[in-house]
Amino acid sequence: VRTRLTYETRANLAKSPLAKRLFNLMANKQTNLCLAADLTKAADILDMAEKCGPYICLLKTHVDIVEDFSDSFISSLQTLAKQHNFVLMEDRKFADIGNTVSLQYSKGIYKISSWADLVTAHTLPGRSIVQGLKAALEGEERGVFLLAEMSSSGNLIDDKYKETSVKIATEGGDVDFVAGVVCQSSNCFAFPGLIQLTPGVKINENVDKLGQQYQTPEHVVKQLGADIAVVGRGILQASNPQQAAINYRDRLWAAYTERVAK
Ligand code: BMP
Repeated sequence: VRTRLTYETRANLAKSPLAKRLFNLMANKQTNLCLAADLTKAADILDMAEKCGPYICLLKTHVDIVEDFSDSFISSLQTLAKQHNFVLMEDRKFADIGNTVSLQYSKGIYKISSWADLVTAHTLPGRSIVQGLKAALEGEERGVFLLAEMSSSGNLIDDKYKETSVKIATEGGDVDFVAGVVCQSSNCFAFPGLIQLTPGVKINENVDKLGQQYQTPEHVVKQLGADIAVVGRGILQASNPQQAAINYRDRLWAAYTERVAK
């Protein structure tokens, strides 16, 4: 079972260079925490990245919510990523035909492919979405996480959609570009070389007012099979975000070490 294997072992099984790099980073830095830096001012995101950087493996952005987006914001973020050793993911959730996602990925104001190590994509359009994203690259080392499940209540994903999404992630000629799967359960996929990214993690709440459903760090790692847990407001809205990041990191890492020791 993939969830019993260590991140080091799984790094060696990964087909995606980005998955390999991220598994190794997690093992060396001893963190499986992803910060969802969902803030609307560039300076606030950079401040959060500075404070939480030492405790995270991944920093996830939604750049289209940043009101003062600029190229210098991106270069500052890249500097922090290097300094504190974390990977950058733009949670764009691409969902269009290959040609359109190729343009959305590399062009426009955000030029996502020029800076984001990882992006997310829905599988709704079929496997051409993976081909379309890959077609935008010019030799950069990049990866995609495909959504196979969502954390929101009442989402339309059923078992068939989930299974086909995992097939797209694990079969065919583009599997070296797929670094992982965004999902909510350990039986979602079997291949140990892929990373399970699981959002919907918060210590003190079960839901928000807009359909989000939360679980505890221990539950997502031990029961739901998360390799990386995504925490946004649990850290961002804490009275001391840095201390909250440390708490989440400690609890998530302890849950992982218990999971692989069993
Ligand atoms: P929060 O911890 O504040 O609820 O943030 C969760 C983050 O994870 C958001 O950035 C959201 O876009 C993302 N996310 C999610 O909540 N559920 C999913 O199924 C997929 C996501 O990417």
